[in-house]
Amino acid sequence: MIDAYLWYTGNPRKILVMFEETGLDYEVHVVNIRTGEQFADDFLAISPNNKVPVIVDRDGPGGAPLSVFESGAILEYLGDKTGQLLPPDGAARYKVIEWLHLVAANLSPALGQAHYFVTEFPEGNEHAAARFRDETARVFRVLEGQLAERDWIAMPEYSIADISAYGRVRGWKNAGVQIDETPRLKDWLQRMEDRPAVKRAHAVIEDMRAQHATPMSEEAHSILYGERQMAGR
Ligand SMILES: N[C@@H](CCC(=O)N[C@@H](CS)C(=O)NCC(=O)O)C(=O)O
Repeated sequence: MIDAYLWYTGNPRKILVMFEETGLDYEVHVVNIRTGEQFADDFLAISPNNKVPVIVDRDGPGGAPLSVFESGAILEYLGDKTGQLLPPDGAARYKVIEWLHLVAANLSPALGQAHYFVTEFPEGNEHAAARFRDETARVFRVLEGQLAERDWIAMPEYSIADISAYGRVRGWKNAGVQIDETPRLKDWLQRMEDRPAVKRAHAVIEDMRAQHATPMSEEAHSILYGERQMAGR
């Protein structure tokens, strides 16, 4: 059994897709990041960067519980644990790992900042909005190039690199980019959305949203981006 600490946003979605693809048993624990639950001491003990997703595998290596944070690290751990969606060794493993890192190092930060400046706080931030929107569009074009030769991002087969990219690419509208400019990426996104496991993960996210919907109030903004975030530790 895996305890999963989640919220109804893009990075936790990746972990739900992985659970549903691999058939792992999991229990969802909602961490409301808009009311500051990510700053509770017991949560910081397993997520020192105050972010979801985090998992605790009750049956980790050697039978002892293990906590893992960072969505890419969690996907890698679960790929190794299940022997699914991550080759155990050889060249293909490193192809998956390199695209997993590209998502974490380039796509995710650019898209996150584009969302902030383009959608949440455009006023007075035109330069930053353009910078991060353009960088997101550039990384989309890198993914588009990769998909010229294969249906999936890292290998001919579906892998955790696709799950990781999916959690972010699906938020393209809020980043101000046009998915029609990268038609292969658009088709890949549809292939992802068509997967039964992705649909089941979506239902879990929507259930969380329905039960815990919290408006982006001034306080929530301070918790996520302002004074409370900076004073979190
Ligand atoms: N690099 C991290 C990013 C995680 C992340 O940004 N999580 C957001 C929700 S999607 C969060 O927990 N924000 C709360 C906060 O920053 O206080 C990952 O891939 O897991």
